[in-house]
Amino acid sequence: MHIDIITVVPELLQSPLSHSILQRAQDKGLLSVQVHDLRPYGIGKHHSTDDYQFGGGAGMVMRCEPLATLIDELREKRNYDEVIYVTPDGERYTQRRANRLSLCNDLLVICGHYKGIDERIREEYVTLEISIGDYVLSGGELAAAVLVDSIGRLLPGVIGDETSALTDTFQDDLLAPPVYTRPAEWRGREVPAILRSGNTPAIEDWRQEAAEKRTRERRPDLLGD
Ligand code: 6GU
Repeated sequence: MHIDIITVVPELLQSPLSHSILQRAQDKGLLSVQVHDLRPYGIGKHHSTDDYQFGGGAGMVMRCEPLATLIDELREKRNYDEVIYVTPDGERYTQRRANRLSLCNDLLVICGHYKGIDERIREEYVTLEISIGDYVLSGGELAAAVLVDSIGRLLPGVIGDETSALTDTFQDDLLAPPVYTRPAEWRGREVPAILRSGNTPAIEDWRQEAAEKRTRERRPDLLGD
């Protein structure tokens, strides 16, 4: 999979993409991520990428022309499955959406800053608008990093059995059950005996029940009943 990201703050995206699982995915050639600085496409001698909004009001809006020039340039090289704009007024991001996006070959992610991007860019190019939650970030970059991480780790071959994505919280609309490692007793707290029994079917039953209990207590909305 290849992911292009457009941003006016490329520095914000360097570090989160160069560690652990995501770095391994890129080293193995399963994922490539290219961050594109919008600034050189800005207008005038100051390479302006934003301007005051029509109608007045606080906050700048990202201009059409720099974005359009860069997007057109990128679209000559790639046939994007989705052109994603990360924005707090987008559709709420879920594991289901991550699963679907992990099946794509080429994605373009546009990060907004200030008050966002001119509405006409959304109309002209954007095929999917995503919000990562009901709170406001100062720019789309951290949301874009969330997308790349959550999608990248789902690509076949990226993570091994030790961290299987199939048993993740949310993968079956259930939270994950509690987990334990050595020592078997710590500060008087014992690991549930069943997990040390070697009885695999019984362990599976325990985990399923613990996951359902945890979901009922913490996220009854996921159960849909
Ligand atoms: Cl995708 N962008 C911004 N700026 N804020 C957000 C968001 C995205 N998702 C939640 N808050």
